[in-house]
Amino acid sequence: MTRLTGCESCTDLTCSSTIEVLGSDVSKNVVTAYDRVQSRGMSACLFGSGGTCCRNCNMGPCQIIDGVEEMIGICGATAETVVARNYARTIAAGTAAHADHAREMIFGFIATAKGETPHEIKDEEKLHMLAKVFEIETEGRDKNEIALELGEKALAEFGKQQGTQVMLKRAPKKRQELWKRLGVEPRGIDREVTETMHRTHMGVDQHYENIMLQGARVALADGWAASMLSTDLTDIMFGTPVPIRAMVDLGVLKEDMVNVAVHGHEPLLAESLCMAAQQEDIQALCKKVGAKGVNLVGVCCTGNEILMRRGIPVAGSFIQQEMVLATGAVEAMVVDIQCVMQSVAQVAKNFHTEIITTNYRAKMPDAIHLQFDEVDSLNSAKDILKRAIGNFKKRGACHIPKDTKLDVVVGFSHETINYILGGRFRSSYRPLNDNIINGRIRGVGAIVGCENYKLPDDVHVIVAKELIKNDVLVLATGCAAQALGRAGLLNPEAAAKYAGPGLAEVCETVGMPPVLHMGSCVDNSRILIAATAMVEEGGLGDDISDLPAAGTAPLWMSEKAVSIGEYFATSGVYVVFQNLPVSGSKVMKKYLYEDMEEMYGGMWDTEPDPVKLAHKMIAHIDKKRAALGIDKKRERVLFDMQMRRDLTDGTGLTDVGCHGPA
Ligand code: CUV
Ligand code: SF4
Repeated sequence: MTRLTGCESCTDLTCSSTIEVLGSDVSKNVVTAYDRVQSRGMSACLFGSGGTCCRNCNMGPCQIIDGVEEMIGICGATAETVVARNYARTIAAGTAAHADHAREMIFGFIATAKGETPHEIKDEEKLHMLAKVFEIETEGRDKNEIALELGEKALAEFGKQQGTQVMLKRAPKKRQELWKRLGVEPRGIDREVTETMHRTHMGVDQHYENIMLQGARVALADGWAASMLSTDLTDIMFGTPVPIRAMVDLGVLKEDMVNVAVHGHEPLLAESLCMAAQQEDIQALCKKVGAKGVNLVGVCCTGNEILMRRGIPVAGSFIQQEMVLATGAVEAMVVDIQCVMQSVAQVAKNFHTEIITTNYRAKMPDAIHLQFDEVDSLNSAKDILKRAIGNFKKRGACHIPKDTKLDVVVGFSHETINYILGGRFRSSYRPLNDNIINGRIRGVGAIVGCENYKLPDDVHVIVAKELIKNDVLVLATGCAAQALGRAGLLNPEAAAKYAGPGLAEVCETVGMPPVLHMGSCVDNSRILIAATAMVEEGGLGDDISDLPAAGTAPLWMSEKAVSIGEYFATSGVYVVFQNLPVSGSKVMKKYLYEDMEEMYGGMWDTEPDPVKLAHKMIAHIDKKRAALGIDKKRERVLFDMQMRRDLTDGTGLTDVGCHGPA
């Protein structure tokens, strides 16, 4: 296989660390996903890309061609039926992933409430808030007692057979009524996943509209139930994130320490590793092998979780998981579930690095398995670290990029946004709403989701810069947030450099970056709550669909991203991706890109060009501003700003256009 020097398509500094590592002698035998993309030698199947390949029964697989009568399925299934079935299954898979993650967190939460784990119930305020949602008595009760009841009630939401999800009532009233009217309120979380699999089985649901209603229901079971429960209970247990300074990128690895990368999703493992790394016996073991200690670094969403709550550095996002190992400096990569590429075990073979799987659900050839025990978590974590420490002396040549350590400010939970803008004693969304109404902030854009080796790396950065240049405040999660961190956008100084005058003024006043890192993929539920808080604050309509807001996961790769997009769209948000596997059916495209807006006020869209994609988001934001009657205010504000600039500057040279990327 011919080896490439890295992502040739990349024009931005986002992956300079990747290029440096892949260009070094240390990694000369490493084969990465970039190489595999180039060397596959065949393009993707059109039926697969368009969503029209059905292999749901053994009369097929059937490749359907829209509009060609003899090219429907053997069973008679049409293009729209097959595309809808595949799409709904993708959403169900995404929901299943988030739900199983959430379940595991709740098990840990219950064990913690019982005093069985080394963790504790940290955020009592949030505990009481959630107890109220679940109608749990708090008067005169101990925090662990309340938490235990909350944990058990939360767990019961998964297997619920009667009624609908409790957390739905946290949405704006109007939205709840809409979901009820459409019949898409999720019942049990597991039930919705099961029913989606059933309805998309051969010979069951044949109507794309009906299938997509179930697609909406299973997605809502993710966003407003599974993911939201996971985020909130994790916050109660490990603390709700507050703004914190940290570092990102490959340069956070340390030559004189035992480097342990935690990769995957569930913060239980990572939190326990953090605790274990600080214990005296572990530090003594490090000294013994000549290391200064354990340097724990995050990868992917596990990275986001410990970055947000503890300021632990993130070595790499999804797209850098192989590069973290290609430095030769990692003693162990500890993985749990989701987004872990099988190739990491092969990359590790070039070095002394061990890949340690820790979850019975997720094993890998050529890795070693040390089952993580949630209850005896500290000892379990220590066993893992001991293996890593044992590898330190075997480390050979390594190459850690020196100047790729980017300073970021992260930890923008919904609660933080509340007080950072409103002040600690007067915390509210009023200032955010007011700044949107007066036009300093044009609207809110969410950039979430994965990275994708098939597409240029710098898409997130292009979209984000375009949005903030146009005064759109960006909320970011997942690997997208990390990519924006590597580009320097998660830094308060980025406001003056890249933001439009209105947004820059707001950011500078409160000292926040123009891109707010809100956490991992499950934390997209924070954005739903933030949107609801904006609605409830008043002045921006009475439903999420009235807000000048839009979302994107341009470089999505995981099925979870489709579930996230679907729950945003059905919550009333305009959602645009670079591509979707629905292009094989005209009817389905119309359904997603047009009909859904009439039903939900939110919709899907696709746009391959990142700049145009950003402008589609901005156009939607402007459409909502006009509907709210606040478009005129924005024009006035810009005029005022310009006048002020002319007055202070005199040269007239500094105008709005200078705020773009140099
Ligand atoms: Ni859950 S889902 S690549 S780690 S954001 Fe990162 Fe985030 Fe996508 Fe996976
Ligand atoms: Fe073909 Fe219908 Fe079977 Fe799908 S379910 S493989 S379209 S016969």
